[in-house]
Amino acid sequence: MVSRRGFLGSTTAAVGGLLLAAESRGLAQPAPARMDPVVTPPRPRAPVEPASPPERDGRYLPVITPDGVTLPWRRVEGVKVFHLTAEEVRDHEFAPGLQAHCWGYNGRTPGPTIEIVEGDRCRFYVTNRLPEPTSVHWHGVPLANGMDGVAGLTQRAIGPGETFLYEITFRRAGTFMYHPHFDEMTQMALGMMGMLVVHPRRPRSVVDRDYVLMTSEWFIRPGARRPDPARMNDFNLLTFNSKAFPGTSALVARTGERVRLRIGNLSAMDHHPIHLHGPSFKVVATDGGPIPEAGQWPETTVLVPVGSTRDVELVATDPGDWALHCHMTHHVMTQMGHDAPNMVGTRGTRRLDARVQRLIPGYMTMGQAGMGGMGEMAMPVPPNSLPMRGSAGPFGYIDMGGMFTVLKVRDTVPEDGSDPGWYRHPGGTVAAAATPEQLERDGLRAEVTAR
Ligand SMILES: [Cu+2]
Repeated sequence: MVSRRGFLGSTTAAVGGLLLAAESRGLAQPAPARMDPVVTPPRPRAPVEPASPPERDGRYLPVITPDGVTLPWRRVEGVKVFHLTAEEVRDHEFAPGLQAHCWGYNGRTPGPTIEIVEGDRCRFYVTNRLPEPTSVHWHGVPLANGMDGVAGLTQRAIGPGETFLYEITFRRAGTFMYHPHFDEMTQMALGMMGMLVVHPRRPRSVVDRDYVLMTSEWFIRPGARRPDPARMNDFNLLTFNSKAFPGTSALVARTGERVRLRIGNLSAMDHHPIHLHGPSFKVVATDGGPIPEAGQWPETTVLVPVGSTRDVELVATDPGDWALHCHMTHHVMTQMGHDAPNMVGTRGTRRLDARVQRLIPGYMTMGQAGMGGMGEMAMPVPPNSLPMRGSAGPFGYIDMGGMFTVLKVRDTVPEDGSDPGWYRHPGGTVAAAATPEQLERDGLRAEVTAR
């Protein structure tokens, strides 16, 4: 006996004062205009404006952050100058139909990807527009201890309205991350994190496309407008770059290209085995450094533990739409309640339904044919929620959400790397219902029709 309420978890209304009209925002847009935080701290006396237009380095192939941006910088006397603003991100859209007020940097979660070249001298100004102190830890980066960003241990926390300066010379190339080291549980649960890529001065391996994916996990009660940072387990929203499928943008590659995926994990409690269909890859680096070629081995799934990054490289050998997702099956479900019994295979519920309907009009037992079609049934759900919703695909309903995206490999791809649409399979290359002739040919007809 499963009520809809059971599937959704309890549907507590959001706190009235935080409920705002939904404002839909397109995917992969440039950083949205700065929003006013709930509590507006005093503005710093000398705000540092981000460089505009951004300067280019020219020494590396820039990374692509699907649904994200790269942090602009400017050069001042040979030093690269960056500005991060820790602030509220209102109405962040995880996927169409689900928005929440999060925290992040420069108007987005995750914060903009920082790109640097090994040896660069950098200055990071960090302005705190949050209603509580914060700090920035440069996760995995070898640096002077006083720049490590651990509030209380290596520096005083950055108070609301204050701007701090971090000065770092990047000694080692690699994929790193940045996140607060003050009230970590709250600030990271609300989305404060970002990727930091240090390109080697001399490239170790040349790739044609270099993608950055930050994995994270959230709990948002269906209908609520705020992630719940107090949640310790049973997260119900799993994301790549703070987007849940079908809100995730596809990764694109041309057939034969070398592709690097830089995957970070700043989830609160879960490691993610990230699985790619189609081409296998090699794990070539962690945030601890590059793996010597003799130590690399082929994989189709890479475990990305909490607080670490993994770089994998592959050759996009075969055209197609190749799923890229966390292999924990609950991590490709969005806002699923876990308190209901699974009714798959149950029969004869009509009489039961009729009885319960005397008490609860409209009651219906669900799930006898499994959970795969749940999202497709388009049952009414609380406003601003995506319980178990997937997406329409080229062959029907894709019943996954959450930490799921697609690597789209094509012989020709749009110049700007935009989504080429669903793959069009050559005739006769798609699995389909077996015909009687085929069954006959292979001696299975009697076996199949016997039951
Ligand atoms: Cu996962």
